[in-house]
Amino acid sequence: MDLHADHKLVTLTKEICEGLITKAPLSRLDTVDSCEFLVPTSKNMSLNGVEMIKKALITGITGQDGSHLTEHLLGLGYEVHGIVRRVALEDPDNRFRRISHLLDKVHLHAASLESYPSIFSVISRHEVDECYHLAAQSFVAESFSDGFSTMNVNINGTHYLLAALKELRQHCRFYFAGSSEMFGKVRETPQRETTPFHPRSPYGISKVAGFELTRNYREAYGMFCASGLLFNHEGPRRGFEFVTRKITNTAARIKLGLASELRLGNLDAKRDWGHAADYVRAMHLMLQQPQPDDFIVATGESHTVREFCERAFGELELDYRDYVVVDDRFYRPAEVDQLVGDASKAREILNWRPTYSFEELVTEMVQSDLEANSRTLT
Ligand code: NAP
Ligand code: F7E
Repeated sequence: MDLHADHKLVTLTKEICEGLITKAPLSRLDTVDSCEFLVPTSKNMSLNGVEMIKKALITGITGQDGSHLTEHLLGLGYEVHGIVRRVALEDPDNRFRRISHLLDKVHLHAASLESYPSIFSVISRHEVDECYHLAAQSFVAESFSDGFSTMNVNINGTHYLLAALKELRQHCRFYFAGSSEMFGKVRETPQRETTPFHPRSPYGISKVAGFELTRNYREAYGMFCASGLLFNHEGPRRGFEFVTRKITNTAARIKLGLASELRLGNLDAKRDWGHAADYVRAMHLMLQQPQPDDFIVATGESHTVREFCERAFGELELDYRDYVVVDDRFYRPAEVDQLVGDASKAREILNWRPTYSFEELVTEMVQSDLEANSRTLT
């Protein structure tokens, strides 16, 4: 059998073999418990003309990355399942705003990261091939206010998912949403996969623990568990509490006369900002590799919060110095001063590269917020 670069050997379980036999009788499969086939890595599997739709489960499907990843996977022909909180089902207009255009194309299941039985139940009912674990308390500042909730959701939630997959679906490929916050007080610049961790917040600590859990399930049970070490990624769907969206939304409101100032904390912090639509492609690619591994995803370019302000206000022909007020309340007890990632490994092995420049990212966010805020005026 010829192995092509874009194909891989997969072992089909007895259940799938039986499903295929039911859909289109294949006599040679009649007596086997499992069997191997050559299938395309990024497309749906096709066997003797029988389409085998790949199924993905996304936790955090209502978040920024969840919505972009859903679009990406649907575009590749996946059947997409998402875990949502019951509170979200009760407040769909607000909670499903990022996936409102996708609701008729996805399968949503109520479960909570705080409840092992609820996660176990979803995984037992759906035979998923890939699991993208994106759900988390993701706001660093909030993790200082309530470190206990952040730890509980981010660490135990990850552990529950891994344990349920081990119990029920050992062949499901698992992606963990690691973060550049794990590098914290950085030991080298730029940060690589080998850079030691020194997290500076309960959030960063929880992500180190999730990363280690993911690696341990890979090493201890031979499961396909991969972590992406993603640097900050943004876009028009970013939550309003994060600094980029706070800047672009407030700048747009100032331009329209809806606000008069922007209160911020540390303007000198440096971040490597990319676009979320680019970064979800890397998540998917990580789960299509022959072996599970961990990858940095970053642009390799770093800018201060001040530079982001300058660019965003400049886009609206405003000078940020006339509107930005430094406010101690937005400083953090321990800051991550500068982050910049080296994504060479992702470039080489995943053939991944970002398509958005920093300038394009800021322009898209500012224009989107200008348009959205203008609509509220009419
Ligand atoms: P986000 O917009 O804040 O989305 C977080 C998602 O997690 C939402 O769908 C949220 O659901 C869900 N969630 C939170 N608590 C939950 C709970 N207790 N039970 C179930 N679901 C819960 O985050 P994002 O920017 O898309 O980031 C996705 C992941 O990547 C996160 O794990 C984040 O920590 C990580 N990450 C993000 C970045 C970045 O720059 N964006 C960088 C590195 C790593 P609701 O809608 O119900 O609140
Ligand atoms: O802060 C400074 C702040 O909250 C960026 C999450 O997605 O990326 C994100 O974490 C910087 C920090 O993102 C304000 O002190 C100044 O230095 O937008 P942020 P973050 O903390 O980098 C990582 C990779 C993740 O994994 C996280 O989930 O901006 N800053 N003034 C401010 N930040 C905020 N939020 N608000 C301010 O007023």
